[in-house]
Amino acid sequence: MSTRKLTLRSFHSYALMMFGALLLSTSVAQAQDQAKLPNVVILATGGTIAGTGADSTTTVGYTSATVGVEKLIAAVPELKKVANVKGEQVFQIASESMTNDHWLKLAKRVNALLAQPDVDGIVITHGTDTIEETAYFLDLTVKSRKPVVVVGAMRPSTAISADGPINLYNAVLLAGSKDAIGKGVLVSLNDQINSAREVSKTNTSTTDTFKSTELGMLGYIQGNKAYFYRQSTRKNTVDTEFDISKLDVLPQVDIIYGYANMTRAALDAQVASGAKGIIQAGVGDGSIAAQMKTPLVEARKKGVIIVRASRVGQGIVARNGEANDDELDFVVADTLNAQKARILLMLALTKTKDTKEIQRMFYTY
Ligand code: DAS
Repeated sequence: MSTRKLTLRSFHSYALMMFGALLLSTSVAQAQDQAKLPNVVILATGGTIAGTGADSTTTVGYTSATVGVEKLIAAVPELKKVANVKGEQVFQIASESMTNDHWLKLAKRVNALLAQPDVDGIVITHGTDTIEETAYFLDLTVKSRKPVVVVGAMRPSTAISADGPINLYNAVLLAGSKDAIGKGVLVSLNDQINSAREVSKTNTSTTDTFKSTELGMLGYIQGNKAYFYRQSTRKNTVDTEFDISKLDVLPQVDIIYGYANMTRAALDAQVASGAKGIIQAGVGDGSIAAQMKTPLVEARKKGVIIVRASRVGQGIVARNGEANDDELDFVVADTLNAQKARILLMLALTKTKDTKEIQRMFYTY
C-alpha cells in the first residue's frame, strides 16, 4: 500500500479517534453538568394544568385532570436545563374534590421523598380551586426545610397561551433554588412566589388570580431566577408541632357562612353529623348574629370547638372584639380565612381540645 494511502488511512483513524474522544468528553461534561443540577420530584394530582379543552380557544368548560405527569414533563423539555426531574402521578382529580384522605396521603409521600438525600425539592401540580388549602395543610405537616412548591394553571394545556408550561418550569426552578430552602411551602403561578399561609385564589378565571393581598407575596421568578423580598413570620414545616405520620383520619371540622338573616340550620346539621369543630366565616370582624349566639353556645357545651373567622378576606379577627370569647370559650382565627382556619383546627384537634392551647396555635401558625 502506497505511503500516501497509509497516511490518509492513519489520518482518518486519528480523526475518528479524536472525534470519539471529543464526543466522550462532551458527554462526560454534560453528565457532570446534569449531575450538578438539583433533583426535583414532580407529584401530579390533576387540575387544569393537566386539563384539555375541545379546541385551543376553550378556556372554560374544559375537562380538568386528563393529562398524565409524564406528558406534562415532556411538554416542557426546558425542565432539563434547571433540574433532574422525575414524575409521580399521585392522584388525577379536579381539586374541588380534594379530601382529607388525599391530603394525608400526599403529605406522607412528600415527607418520605424529602427524607431521601437524593431529593432536593418537590413540585406538586394541582387544581387551582383548593391549591391554597392543600398548600397550607402541607405548610403545617411537611417535616423538611427543602422547597415544596405547589403549582397550577388557569388555562388548560390545550389552550392558546396556556400558562401551565411556564408555571411548571418556574415551579421546578424554584423548587431547586437554594433561596427557597426554609421558606415554608410555596405557591407559584404567574411569575410570583406566595406563601401557603397568605395566598388565596382571588379571581374565578384570570391567570393572575393568586394573591397574598395585604400581607404580600414573597417574591418573583424572573429570567430563570427566584427573587425573595420577604418571608412569613409564622412557624411552618419543621417548626410546627403537628405530626401526621401515624394519622389515617382527621377530626371533622366544618364551616358555616355568615350572612344577614342566617339561621342555625347549617350549624345544627354539622354538629349532628359529628363535627368536632366549627369555623364561623362571620360577617365583619367575625361577628355573631343575635340568633346564632344560643346555638353556638349549645354546640360549645357539647364539646365542639368554635372558631370565629371572617368572610371579609383581610384583617385580624380580634379576640374579645365582636364577642366575649373569654366568656364563651371561643377561639379567634387571627388572619386565617375560614378554609385555612379549618385546616389548622383539624390539626390542632389531633393534639388537644384545650381552647387556650388552640388559641396559641392560631397565633403561632
Ligand atoms: N376545577 C379546577 C381545579 O381542579 C380547575 C383548575 O383551575 O385547576 O381546581
